[in-house]
Amino acid sequence: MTVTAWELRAAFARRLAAMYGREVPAYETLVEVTREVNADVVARRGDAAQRLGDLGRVTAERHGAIRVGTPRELAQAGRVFAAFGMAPVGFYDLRDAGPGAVPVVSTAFRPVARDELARNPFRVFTSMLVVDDRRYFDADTQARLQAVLAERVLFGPELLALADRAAAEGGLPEREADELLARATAAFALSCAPVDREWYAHLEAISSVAADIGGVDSTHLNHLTPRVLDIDDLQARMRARGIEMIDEIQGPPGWEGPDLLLRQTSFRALAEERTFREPDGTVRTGALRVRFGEVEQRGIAPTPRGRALYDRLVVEVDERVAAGDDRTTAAVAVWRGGVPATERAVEQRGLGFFTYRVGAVAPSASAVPNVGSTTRDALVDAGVLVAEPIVYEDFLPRSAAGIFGSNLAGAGTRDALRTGPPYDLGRLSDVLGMPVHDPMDLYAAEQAASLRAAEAALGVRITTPVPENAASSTEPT
Ligand code: OOG
Ligand code: NI
Repeated sequence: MTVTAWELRAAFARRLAAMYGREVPAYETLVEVTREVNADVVARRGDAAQRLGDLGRVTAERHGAIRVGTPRELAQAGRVFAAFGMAPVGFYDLRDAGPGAVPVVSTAFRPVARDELARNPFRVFTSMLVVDDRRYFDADTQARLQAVLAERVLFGPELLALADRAAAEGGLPEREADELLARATAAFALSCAPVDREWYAHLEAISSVAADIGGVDSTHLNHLTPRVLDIDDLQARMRARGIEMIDEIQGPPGWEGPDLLLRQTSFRALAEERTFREPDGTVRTGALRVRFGEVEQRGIAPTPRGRALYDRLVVEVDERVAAGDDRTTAAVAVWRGGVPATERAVEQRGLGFFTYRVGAVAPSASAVPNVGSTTRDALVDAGVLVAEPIVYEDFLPRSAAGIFGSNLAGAGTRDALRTGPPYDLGRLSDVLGMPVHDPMDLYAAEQAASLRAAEAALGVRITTPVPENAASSTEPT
């Protein structure tokens, strides 16, 4: 019996969750409260609550995050994730993502096809240290980082061989599958090897993320995030249980209109016992705060136009906060002024990605006024086509920076007068030896494919004229 890629992925997510729950007990509380909230939301709102993923998918849904040190390590991580049907999607440069900037560039490994996402959407946000970024590391620190990182082995040859075989064959026989899962899970466990106190402190003064990567001998899952259907309710219930959450939910505000992108919150990293090698050679027990808890609520995937709108609104909220407004109040006001109040309007104005399926209403002369051709909008209005939102499957660097910021021990140091090596999606693809997908392309392809299928089923050409009221002078075209 072959264990297929998605079965491997689901089992991998479960094993990581079991390991993380043993090591970080507050994670179990988070998952428990998430389940309660999700059950209540579905009981209250029924199908409407499941428009962006059914309860089965949402209950199993997790994302994790890991950090590696070198291009070689990133490429190996890519091979491990490929075994689980997870491909690199998106490029994130966290070096300039605001005040909490950290010296890493990142991508996310996740399934790409809709049916694979529906089976199990497990994703892992993966960051790589940029050791030659002079804004952060001087020549001596870079040289020592490179020497330390060149020596360590994150993913052993047995794991990589099994992973390559699983990727090539789309799965593995049961015994090998079990070995792959055990080895891959172990690769993301917290190391118990002693930490060099002086070296760790040197890196931590620059960036605690740099210390978490280059100051230890392995990588580890630094959080594992469940998906919740009402994050405001979750935040309140966690606080009622006495767990200290960050002050503000990151991302768009909670409001009565449609949710775009994603909202996240977290509890602070907990102090965990670790051993340290002191400068005099003795080994002592101490503590590090490196693993935190995070939870997220996902919304509609925005089109480039929708994303530009979001970015503009964020700037507007920041301006109001700088002028003295309360952030939540300002954000809700800005959203009410800038985001359409209904899902249908988000769709009509081309701000979000949707799929279209043929509904129960047969096309009439009024829905197809011109022989053989009509607009998408007219078909949706007539009920011939039914629009369904595509859920946002990716990340939001500003939230990531906010989460990083709320968990870092110190602000770190960055020499703003220097520049760092440029990175982009193409360069990350070269490092990985496989193409990094652009998330916008994936969503757009899914939307286009659904419209082509509808055209074939209905026997009409469906046009999508750019909606007039979406074009404003400040929006890029
Ligand atoms: C990654 C943080 C990014 C998210 O949800 O935005 C992330 C990290 O802390 O290494 O997971
Ligand atoms: Ni996260």
